[in-house]
Amino acid sequence: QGKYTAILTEVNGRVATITLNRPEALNALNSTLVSELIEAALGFDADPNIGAIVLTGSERAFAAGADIKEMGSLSYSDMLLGGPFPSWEGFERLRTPVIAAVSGYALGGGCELAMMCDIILAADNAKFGQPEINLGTLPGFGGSQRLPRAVGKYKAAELVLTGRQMGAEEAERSGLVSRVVPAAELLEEARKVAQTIAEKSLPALYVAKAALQAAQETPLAEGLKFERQAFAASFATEDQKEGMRAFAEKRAADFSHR
Ligand code: CO8
Repeated sequence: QGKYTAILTEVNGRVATITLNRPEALNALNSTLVSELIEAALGFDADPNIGAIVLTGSERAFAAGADIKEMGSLSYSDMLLGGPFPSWEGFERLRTPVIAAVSGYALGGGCELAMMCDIILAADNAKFGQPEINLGTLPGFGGSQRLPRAVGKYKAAELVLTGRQMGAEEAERSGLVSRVVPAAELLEEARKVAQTIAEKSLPALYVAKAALQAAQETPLAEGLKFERQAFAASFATEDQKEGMRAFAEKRAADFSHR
């Protein structure tokens, strides 16, 4: 707990919560915040007692983007060498399901960080956008690739090329967020979703997440091949046997996460 300065962490049962905590800068992602976020997330990911991670910010901002003041004067070489976030790709390698609970601004790197998560829940005051074009640059954390996959090429192009912000309702209608809830209930709702997920078999969650990622990253034939192998492989786990036995015996499954 005490070792971080720009995030807070909390564990409730099998659910971990990471809260971005730079209120003075609307949770702008600076090098300290990102390295702490990656360290905490990788730590939870390596812990078999954690089955889901909630990532959230404050009511006013999930994150207003990469820290412009820290980044502004960096050179091409600085950025090529990783810029302020040499290790951010660690976040994309997490095997544990991550739920983004977005309230307020999710702009630039903030929107991109939410899109690196598996599920996005939004408060009714959430605002998503890729305003980098206003700064003379473009999304650099995956936004130009993940946003079109989430909302379609034409809406993504409007957002990326104009820098317009999109409210929670529009984000839900567009398929970027799975559900909009009142801001006061956001964290509780996200934790409920996380709790539901965390009770499932961890090995099954790992491969289901990997299959969903394959759907974004590979051609259909490759993704189908991956799914077929992964589905067959799941029959080697104790949890698959327990899950199907429990169904036949009309009782709740008691997964050992093996
Ligand atoms: N960086 C640094 N500081 C920020 C940022 C930011 N992204 N956003 C807000 N802040 C700071 C403000 O400077 C201000 O600080 P201070 O009080 O010291 O002046 C404080 O937070 C509060 O912000 P505002 O006073 O501006 O609050 P408003 O309510 O008036 O406005 C906005 C809120 C609309 C969110 C406004 O702050 C804003 O436009 N922020 C910038 C949004 C933006 O452009 N984000 C994109 C940044 S670029 C990016 O994310 C690229 C990611 C790719 C990285 C890839 C690396 C490999």
